[in-house]
Amino acid sequence: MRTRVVVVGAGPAGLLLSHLLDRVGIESVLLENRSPEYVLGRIRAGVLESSSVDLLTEVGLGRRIAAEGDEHRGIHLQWTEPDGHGERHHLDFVDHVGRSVWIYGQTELTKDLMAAREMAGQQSFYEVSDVALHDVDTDHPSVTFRDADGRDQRVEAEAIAGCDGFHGPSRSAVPDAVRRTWERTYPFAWLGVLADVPPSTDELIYAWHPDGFALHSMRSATVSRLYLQVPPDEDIEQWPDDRIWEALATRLGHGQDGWTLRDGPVTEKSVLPMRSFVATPMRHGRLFLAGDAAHIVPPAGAKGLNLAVADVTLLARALTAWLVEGSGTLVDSYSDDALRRVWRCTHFSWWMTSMLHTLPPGLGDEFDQQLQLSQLRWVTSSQAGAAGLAENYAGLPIGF
Ligand code: RFL
Ligand code: PHB
Repeated sequence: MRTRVVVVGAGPAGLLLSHLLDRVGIESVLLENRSPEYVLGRIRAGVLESSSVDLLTEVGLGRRIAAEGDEHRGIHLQWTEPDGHGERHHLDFVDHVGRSVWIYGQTELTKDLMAAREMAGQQSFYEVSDVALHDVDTDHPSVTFRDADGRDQRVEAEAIAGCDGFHGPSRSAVPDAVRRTWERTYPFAWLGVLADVPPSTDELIYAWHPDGFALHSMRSATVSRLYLQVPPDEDIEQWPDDRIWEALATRLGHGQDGWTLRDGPVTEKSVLPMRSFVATPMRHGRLFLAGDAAHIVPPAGAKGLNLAVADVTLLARALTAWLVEGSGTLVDSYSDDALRRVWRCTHFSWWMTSMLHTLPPGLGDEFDQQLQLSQLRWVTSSQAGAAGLAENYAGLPIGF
């Protein structure tokens, strides 16, 4: 087979890239090792920055976001001091930086993107195996794979987009001598819970508590998404539903100032390890990495999905200039252009994570707690502090 761009991975990065390329008439072949149902069933991100929503709207994917998504002006930040004194503050991004965020589940966005890919009538292979990238530093790169019927296939292309997430094969096609990685692991994880209960809050609550961080998010008017900080290798069996609701009630401040947490049937729960990771460069020869294939952030900044959108927006512009207009300037600067935003979001996600999670004994003490509380008081009481958080959370413009 021959095409112009092989896109490896049908997550948000790969699906959106293939859509952006299709809009300018660049043909692509999409390869995904899971089934469409599996990809659609993964419960992941929930927050879209306004620049992501603007981009998606511009390229014809805004209709369901506008109809079914929920626009939030900001977030609630709260803390409960070790003596029991608690405060909750609303941080209004629109007031501070003129931008909002949208609650729209990654599963919904994936559904929209898959429908767009189908409409475009371009070739997609799901449930492939043995995906291998070849000759990426020559002008005739290719990808081999086994299709769902067991047939061995080869696609030749002008460029390969590695959008295959953290565990995919693309990143290791950049030779060790060229690739550099940066990594930070954190001494905690999140227990994520999906529950059939209307959210107990209008906008997300990020809560600092001596027992550990908690987050109240949502997916719709009838579905809540909640998270609890737990030890890194926590056994999920230790968390029956009653214990989850009790911990959430304590950490989110049930009963404080008349606020109550509604509970309900838990439909999904899992433990999510946490890391920061950046691999550079994001381009090697005719291979271009985008999204989680190149970088991972801890989820407290709600940045992972938005970074994937920003990367492929830059990549689609660069590939269009190169493959349609014959100009290599943007492909040459793609890695540096994308990494400026990646490092900004890496810092912001690390900063939010460090401010909100208590450290286990031996790694942190009451001194660290006082610093975290001081930081929380500052971002909720100072214009400058609040504006910094708001600017990063609501998102910097793509390509800033
Ligand atoms: P994905 O979504 O991992 O997609 C990669 C795709 O590649 C496929 N693949 C392969 N395909 C072919 N051959 C192979 N050998 C392959 N190996 C893998 C995979 O099956 C998959 O379909 O990466 P992408 O597209 O870069 O998108 C990244 C986002 O999914 C991720 O950053 C976010 O979900 C992160 N994230 C959040 N981001 C936000 O912006 N806001 C949030 O609120 C937010 N919350 C979250 C999150 C991630 C979470 N988890 C579980 C990781 C909450 C959670 C719980
Ligand atoms: C989510 O709704 O899944 C979510 C929201 C905000 C975060 C992380 C996850 O920071």
